[in-house]
Amino acid sequence: MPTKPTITAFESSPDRGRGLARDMRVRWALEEVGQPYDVRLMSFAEMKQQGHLARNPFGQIPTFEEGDLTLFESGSIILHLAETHPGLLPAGLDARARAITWMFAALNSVEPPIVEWSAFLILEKDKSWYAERLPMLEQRIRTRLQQLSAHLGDNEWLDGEFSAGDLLMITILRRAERSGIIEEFPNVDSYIERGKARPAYQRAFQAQLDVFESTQPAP
Ligand code: GTB
Repeated sequence: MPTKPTITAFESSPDRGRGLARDMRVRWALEEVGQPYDVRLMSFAEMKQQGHLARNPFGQIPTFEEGDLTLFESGSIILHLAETHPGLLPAGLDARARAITWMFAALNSVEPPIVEWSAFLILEKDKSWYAERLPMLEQRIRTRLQQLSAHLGDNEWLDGEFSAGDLLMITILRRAERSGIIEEFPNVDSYIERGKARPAYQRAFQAQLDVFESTQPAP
């Protein structure tokens, strides 16, 4: 009988169940390919202990375990799922390579400026340089969104059928939702909404929200 994979996720996500932590993208991929999974919930302290460092040397979530295989890095986990299940990568070799290129583009060209801005808002809000630096970080996001918007045009997805590239891109873009910059690019905004409307996205979102709500003390 095939084993059910186990992923790790925050026991109490700092985003309060908004689906911005990186387990969301792995849950979504698992839902897209119809693979049931278990979740091991982790506290911040547990993530830094030996048991979890054996799964991920950087002491972070998400991780993925299936039989003898343990993976970390959300992009690698999603690529593995896409390679072992139909539904997240096209069959043709060139189209498949392009979809993988979009996975890397999401992780390496779009995610860094969004993460830098997001960390800046939390960690540097009391600093004297905050007001001066913020517009620069916002402009870096805007530049990437302009470029993405120009590529996307009126297309539904980044390159043909929905792929793991779209899945990663949409979860990454969601983290910039509070910047107000996405609204400047209506086609990118609609693209994110198309992703969020997918039943697999909604199941994944609900699953992580259920975790957050179940860990909140009763009022
Ligand atoms: N490159 C790795 C990957 O893609 O898997 C990065 C993994 C990562 O950053 N994991 C974070 C983590 O474990 C959780 S997702 N952090 C704990 C630690 O480092 O000690 C990052 C995240 C956290 C919170 C929000 N939020 O509140 O909105 C969004 C994203």
